[in-house]
Amino acid sequence: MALFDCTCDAKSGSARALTFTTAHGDFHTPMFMPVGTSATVKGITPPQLRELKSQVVLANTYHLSQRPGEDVVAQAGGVHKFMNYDGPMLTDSGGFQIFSLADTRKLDDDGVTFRSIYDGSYVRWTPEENMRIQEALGADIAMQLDQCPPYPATREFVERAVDLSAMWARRCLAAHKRSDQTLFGIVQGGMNLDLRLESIRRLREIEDESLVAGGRRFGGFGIGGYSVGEDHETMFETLGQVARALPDDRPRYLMGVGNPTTLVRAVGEGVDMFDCVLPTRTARMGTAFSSQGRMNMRNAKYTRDFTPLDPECTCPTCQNHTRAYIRHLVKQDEMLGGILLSIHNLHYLLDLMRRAREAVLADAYAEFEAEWMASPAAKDY
Ligand code: PRF
Ligand code: ZN
Repeated sequence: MALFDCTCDAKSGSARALTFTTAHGDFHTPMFMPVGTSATVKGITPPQLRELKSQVVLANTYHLSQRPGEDVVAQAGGVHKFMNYDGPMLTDSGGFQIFSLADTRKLDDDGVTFRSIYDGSYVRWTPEENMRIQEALGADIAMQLDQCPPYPATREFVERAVDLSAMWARRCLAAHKRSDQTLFGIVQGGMNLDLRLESIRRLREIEDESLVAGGRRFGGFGIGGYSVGEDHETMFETLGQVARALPDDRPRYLMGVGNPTTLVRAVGEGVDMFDCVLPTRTARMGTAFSSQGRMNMRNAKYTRDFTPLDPECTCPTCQNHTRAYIRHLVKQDEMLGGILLSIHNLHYLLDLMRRAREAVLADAYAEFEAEWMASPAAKDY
């Protein structure tokens, strides 16, 4: 298989099982991507990621360009070598972080100026500069620079974000040159179906023009701008139609979503890839996903509970440690508590998507989804 080829192994309803080729190996969808913002999945070593059968690891352009700087990462030989993870990697553009982290930012057609959260210095990103940084970081997949509108936002505001994101998509695709890295476009449009479809139409037009001019195509498509404060049902009013309006020969990546039930439903709507800090962030706060729903490990009821965290789980944490021990670690703020829970929560989402893929391959996704929705694990969103 050639680099960035995408083959559809099976479909079941709208759910898909894809195989995508990168210079650091193939990945298979549906897939959850652990977040390694600063070139580290917090508390987890790369060999542990391998053991968990993690496929793509995500890193953030915003953070790495500020600390240690893309030049340092490039000198190390790129982000894979820097963190010593030899599986596929993806960098998010930072379009989202500028809007969620920076307190001062100024947008114009040509780019965005923001103040660094690290030292308050002013940073200027054009789409071309953002591509230069992501090429220096050297992940297998780069994301276009985009603007993610907050929720709620006026229609005029969202229209402007769609327009700006499309203009930047064109410039990112034209500027992107690295041959061992592919670029994903990003759909915006808030909760408005017509603006979402317009965003997709613009991305397809940009790609067609690029191909006519002998340029490149998008390797896949991010679906941005969801999970920004709206409730789940609001997202699902449009998500399926948005996903299925995207080209069906490439991956669809729902950005920043990691709730188990949302993943199961979104796969049923035709989404292939996900990333989120949820499993590792909630782990550090003492929360475990489980087949019985979320568990708060600070709870006194676990003090003398010497059973595994989740008796149905096959992860290293559940094979080796008890609820009582994990509660003790969490209560004492011992770093191992967050680590053991991170291992378990990552395993939980990685394994959930592995089972989703099996269900698609068996053409039994509707049954898989119905079984999930009827299980106790589905109850917390
Ligand atoms: N754009 C980018 N990254 C993102 C998002 C987005 O809209 C989201 C929204 N949930 C998460 N991460 N570039
Ligand atoms: Zn476990």
